[in-house]
Amino acid sequence: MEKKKNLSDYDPSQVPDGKPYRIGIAVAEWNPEITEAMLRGAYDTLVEHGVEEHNIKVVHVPGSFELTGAAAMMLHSRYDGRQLDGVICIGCVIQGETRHFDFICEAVANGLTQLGIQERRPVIFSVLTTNTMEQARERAGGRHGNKGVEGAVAALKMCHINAELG
Ligand code: RBF
Repeated sequence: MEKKKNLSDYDPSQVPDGKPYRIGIAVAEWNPEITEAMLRGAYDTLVEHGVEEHNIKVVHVPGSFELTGAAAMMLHSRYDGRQLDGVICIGCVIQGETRHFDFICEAVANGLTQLGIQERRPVIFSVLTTNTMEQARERAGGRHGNKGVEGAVAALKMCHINAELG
């Protein structure tokens, strides 16, 4: 049976309370049908798990390649005097006829990894890298769930780990 939109399989009892956290979401404008569905999934999941709406900061960037730079800027911004506890990066790169796909995917995967290590704050990779638009749809509210939802769950778990470690 087809899954309901925006659902992913996870155990809600295993997700830490999001109330203490301030979380950024950087969203690429390429393939907006996909990235906006992932944004909605991520945003709603954060709210469902207690993150206050005024503590969620959303920034749109032109494409997935820009996610690393935007996430770095967001992690260095202060919102009401406080920095973000983590950032979720949402994008969708679809295989084309040129090697751009490989360059963008590799750059953003490496960039986000490095940023997370450098900042010692969670930088979540919610970037779909698919061969087709249909495969992307299946992962943005279709039969493979919504990877934005899973990114939000990962962000909350990593923020909690960071807070526990002190
Ligand atoms: N950005 C995406 O987020 N997804 C894509 O599928 C995508 N494909 C691109 C294909 C080409 C040929 C080019 C030049 C750019 C593409 N971009 C894509 C945009 C890229 O992430 C970035 O915004 C631009 O390269 C400007 O730095």
